[in-house]
Amino acid sequence: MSETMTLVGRNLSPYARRVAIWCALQGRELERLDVAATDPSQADIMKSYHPGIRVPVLVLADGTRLIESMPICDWLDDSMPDMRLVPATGLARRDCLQRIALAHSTVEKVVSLVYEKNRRPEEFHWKDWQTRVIGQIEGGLAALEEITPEAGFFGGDKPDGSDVAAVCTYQQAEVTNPFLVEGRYPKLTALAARAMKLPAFADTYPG
Ligand SMILES: N[C@@H](CCC(=O)N[C@@H](CS)C(=O)NCC(=O)O)C(=O)O
Repeated sequence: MSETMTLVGRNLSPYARRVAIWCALQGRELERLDVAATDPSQADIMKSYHPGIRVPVLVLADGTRLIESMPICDWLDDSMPDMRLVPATGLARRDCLQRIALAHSTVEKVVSLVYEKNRRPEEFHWKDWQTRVIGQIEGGLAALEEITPEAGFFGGDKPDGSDVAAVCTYQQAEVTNPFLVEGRYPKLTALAARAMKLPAFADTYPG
């Protein structure tokens, strides 16, 4: 059995990347298993980790398997309380979790657009649905832009969990469908640039 934890999922999954960055910011050692959930040739190995053939999965040192980015990150905080990326209680916790929820809800649509537009054969494109999804992404990114700090991070002088989520969301859009962000969200662009000075973000960039 491995002494360290293993993260199943690539950085091209914004959910897996969020877990990877979280672990790095907490100074945890992490092994990576770069499996693509949607690659049919990797379906068997994926199924051995997650019955629904999805990433991320975090395999703990004792073999326990955790699924879904939000509860995984909750456990990461709970098991390393001195290195929490979400405040333990109160309004600060509520607001940080709400920022994460906004970024999470937005990136779900960014991923959805990849399946709808980048992967689905052109003849099966449903343009009205794509337009709806793009509108949802724009709404989410605009709302994130509005609350993004001009300097530093949501977490102050170092990133908290909502910085991790916001930057993963912004960069997922940038990498998969750049037209979504080009020249449109200056505060998010600057936040991502500040984050990229940290190895946790730079070493996991999905491009
Ligand atoms: N709610 C999940 C979302 C995970 C997710 O959608 N992962 C994608 C990869 S980015 C996946 O596994 N896609 C394959 C599928 O859903 O069939 C989380 O937060 O971890």
